[in-house]
Amino acid sequence: MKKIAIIAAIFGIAACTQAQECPENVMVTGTNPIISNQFTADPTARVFNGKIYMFPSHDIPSVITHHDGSAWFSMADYHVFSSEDLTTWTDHGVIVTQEDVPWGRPDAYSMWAPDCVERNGKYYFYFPNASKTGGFAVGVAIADKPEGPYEIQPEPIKGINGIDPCVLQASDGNAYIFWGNGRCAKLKENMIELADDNPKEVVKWGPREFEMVGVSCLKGLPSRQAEGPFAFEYNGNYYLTYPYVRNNTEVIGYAMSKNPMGPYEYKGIIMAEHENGCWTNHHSIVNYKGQWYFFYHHNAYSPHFDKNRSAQIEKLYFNEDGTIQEIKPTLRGVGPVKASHKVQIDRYSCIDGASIEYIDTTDYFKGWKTVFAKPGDKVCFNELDFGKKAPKAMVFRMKTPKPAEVLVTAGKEAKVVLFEYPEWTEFEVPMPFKAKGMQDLKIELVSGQDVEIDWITFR
Ligand code: FUB
Repeated sequence: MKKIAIIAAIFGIAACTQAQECPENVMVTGTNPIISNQFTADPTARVFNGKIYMFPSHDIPSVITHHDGSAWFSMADYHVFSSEDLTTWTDHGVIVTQEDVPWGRPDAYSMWAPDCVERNGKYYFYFPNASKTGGFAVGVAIADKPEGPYEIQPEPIKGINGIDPCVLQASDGNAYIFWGNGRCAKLKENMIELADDNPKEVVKWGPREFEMVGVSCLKGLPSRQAEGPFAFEYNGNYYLTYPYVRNNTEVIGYAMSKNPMGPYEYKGIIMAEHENGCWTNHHSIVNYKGQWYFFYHHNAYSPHFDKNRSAQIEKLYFNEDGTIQEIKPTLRGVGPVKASHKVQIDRYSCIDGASIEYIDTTDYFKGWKTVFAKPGDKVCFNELDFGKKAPKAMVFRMKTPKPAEVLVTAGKEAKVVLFEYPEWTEFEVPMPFKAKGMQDLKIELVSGQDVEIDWITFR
């Protein structure tokens, strides 16, 4: 096994077979959040060369304050990640930092939501940043490969004052850029300037008037505090999807049009407010190998500070009339998980009685544990791949104050006795039955109490 990891590391490929054997920049999750060693907000997913690439922004613990004195978003650079299976993610490292942007304030920590598109073999990375001349501007960095290296253009895009760029390459051959609260304009073929034939309009902000390029694609639609537009085309329809405040925090809504620059008609919500009050949400939508996916963020690894967010993924489905079905966030996520990996059953598909707690509240990146307080408590974890060869043993990372018995179901079912271990232990038992192929795993406490499980793996 070690040999595979070493060869994989040398060739820069993610072939590790167990999470603990992966090179440092490779993560195996398959569950939500998808990146488990750093914050990853505003995830823009794109498919390049048959792989999925994620360009998130990079939250860090706050080092700057908002004008009201509260801790504020702090984002100094961007990483890019890639995956072939939505389970194993490679971090290709930093591609742009605030110190390297000639027109940006090097200490603003304002590298908000980015995007990246490919045109004629070049990769264009669009990013907002605080400008030396005041306000936000949108810059472009260009590379020959999605992983970089990226060359930052000396000037930001003229005519855009705002955040959260998204580029739509439409079937009419043009590229359109959307930003801020849903403003949109056509790009020149060079992808770094706005086209000369864009409409211009005079916009009033309080007592001041500004001439702005492009149009407001969200004009007249529900869009209080709208930001983070993500536009795409599918089946002859253009979709403009965007976070806005419906009540007190953001939902992701969407509108449809037959033209890239509208007018757009509001259609409804794709994702409702986060139940825990996390104020922002920010998303992207991508088709990978025939399935549509919805990338978004939540503050799972930072429950007390919602400006440290983490990327998550769900499947997205269209109705026959082209409208989008509402999505509920899950913990299970979308990735296939192998039984030979550390199966984080706290990222459950269903739960009854059991509870989920952080393992270490001084380091939330250590993740969660499942607590089975009393007999009858159970969780299930769907679509666990046991492969062709039935494992011989199962290992629980667990603790229990006294001996306990759990019912394990994976196609067949059997009771397994857990010995008394008051401290965290990797407890191995022979596999009580043969499990092969894709199975839904269920763990139920039959006797005992206060059993805690961090993960289970099958060998
Ligand atoms: O990440 C900073 C800002 O928060 C983004 O630009 C917005 O979309 C929101 O997610």
